[in-house]
Amino acid sequence: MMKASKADVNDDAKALGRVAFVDGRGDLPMIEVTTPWSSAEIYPHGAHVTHFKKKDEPPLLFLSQCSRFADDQPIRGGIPVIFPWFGPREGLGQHGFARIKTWDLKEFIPAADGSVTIRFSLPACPEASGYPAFTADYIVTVNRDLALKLVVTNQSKDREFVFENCLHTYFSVSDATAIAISGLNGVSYLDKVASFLEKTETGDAIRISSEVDRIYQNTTGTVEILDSRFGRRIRVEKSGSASTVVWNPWITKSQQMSDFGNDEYEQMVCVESGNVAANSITLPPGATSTLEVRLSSEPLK
Ligand code: TA6
Repeated sequence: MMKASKADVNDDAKALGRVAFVDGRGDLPMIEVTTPWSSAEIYPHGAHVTHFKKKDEPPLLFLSQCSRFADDQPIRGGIPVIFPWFGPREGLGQHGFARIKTWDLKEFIPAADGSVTIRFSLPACPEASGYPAFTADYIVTVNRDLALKLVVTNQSKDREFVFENCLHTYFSVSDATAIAISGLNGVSYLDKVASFLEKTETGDAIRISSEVDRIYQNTTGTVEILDSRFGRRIRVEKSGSASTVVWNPWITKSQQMSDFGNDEYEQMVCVESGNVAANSITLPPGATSTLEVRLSSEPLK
């Protein structure tokens, strides 16, 4: 696949969809995407989408004003790409190494309707040496929605590849205590706030009034965030995902995170889509796993 160069990408982008390469925060390279419906910002650092905004709405994604932007640090907010493990790992960083690697920009595909698709690929790195040979591509499509696809192929001839993946999306909300999260009624979850005790969701809607950190298991359904104060409904559709994580750090956890404002818990909620814990993936030699998430929003009628 031809490696997109700056000129090629900018020349191609003269259609409806536009792409620009700029110096982002912390002088990290950033890709600005503009379409007829929306704008987005993506850092090759972590292949991290940090911003997505439709023209007539508030930003869809939350980005902490205290986030670090450094080669060896994860960005706080947007959509961290969590791979090849989720959560803490003895002696290693939390949530895998993919989110702190600089991904290669492999392809820029402007569509006639003005949509913009960008494909990144995780380069070989020392941290992957203990795993079977694999490739990981991440495809971001920006139009009136934001579509994400994490494609992992086990290139080994004889070793299974066991891993977790998760698109750890931070959504911007008007007031975390005023939203309702639906689509998980009846689903069992591990409650991290209660020592990972297994529970079952009983309410039609999850509301936030304290720290929430739940791994919903064996669930493939769509989750919606109803935000009456922003007058919008956010929809999180997914395929190739059996886990949904819902997280709000609330007060104490917010104060403990140096890259997160003490009061920023009021403006965000994470609804994350992936395959974690008991839903981890065992990929046979030569097989491919595709995690797809489509984020959309609509005004409340
Ligand atoms: O997905 C929820 C969670 O696992 C929380 O427990 C919290 O640790 C959050 O991820 C953020 O993790 P990070 O490593 O980005 O600080």
